[in-house]
Amino acid sequence: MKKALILIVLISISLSGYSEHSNREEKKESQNYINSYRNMKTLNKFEFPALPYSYDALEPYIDKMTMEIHYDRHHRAYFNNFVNAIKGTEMESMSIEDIFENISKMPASVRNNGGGFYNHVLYWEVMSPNGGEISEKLKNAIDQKFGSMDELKKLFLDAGKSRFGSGWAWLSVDKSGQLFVSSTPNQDNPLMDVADKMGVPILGMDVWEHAYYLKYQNKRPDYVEAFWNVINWQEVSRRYDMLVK
Ligand code: MN3
Repeated sequence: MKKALILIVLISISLSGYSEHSNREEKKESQNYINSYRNMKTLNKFEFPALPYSYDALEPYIDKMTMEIHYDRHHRAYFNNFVNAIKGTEMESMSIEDIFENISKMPASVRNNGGGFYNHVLYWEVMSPNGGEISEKLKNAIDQKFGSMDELKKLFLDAGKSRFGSGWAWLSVDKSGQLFVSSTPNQDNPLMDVADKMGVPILGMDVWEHAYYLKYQNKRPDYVEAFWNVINWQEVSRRYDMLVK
């Protein structure tokens, strides 16, 4: 009787020790993730960044007029509307990432325009006329997760082609450091607590008609295929390498 009691006490002590330990590990893991995520080039939500290249730099894949209207009208409108939407609210002092993590509790104007602003800044940065090299680390992670670069290409482009209406295709990193491909409607993104799967996006493709209609009209698949040629793999790798140690 006494022996059984001692055994029960011992088991419960070791169990409570174990769960405390795993909670701590989990907390540490998500803390590291958040830290490296914060250390990434975070977006100053009150600054409208310059386009990192000229309007015609991505020709022939993305034409000059589309780039000019997209950057200077659509993107600028999201930025202005976002700044107005958070003016005088608690969101003024929050990081844009923290706003996204709580977006289900925020007004629709913040979700649409804040998403629009953030998503486009990422989009400009992950494109380039001379794509650059993918890092060894990202290349290996892609091979491990998707089988090959060609498989990732297929998944990612399909995510863009099959998004009904307006939205985005993403390659992101989840909390455990795993890559995943997803798609979101409108100006949502994987940082938002309304996303089917949350993570930090390292590559984003705009599939709104305004991103391609002047050159490709209704042929979204042609634009999506063309987009693959202008991906700035150096920048995508930089983001990945910073998130996954
Ligand atoms: Mn757009």
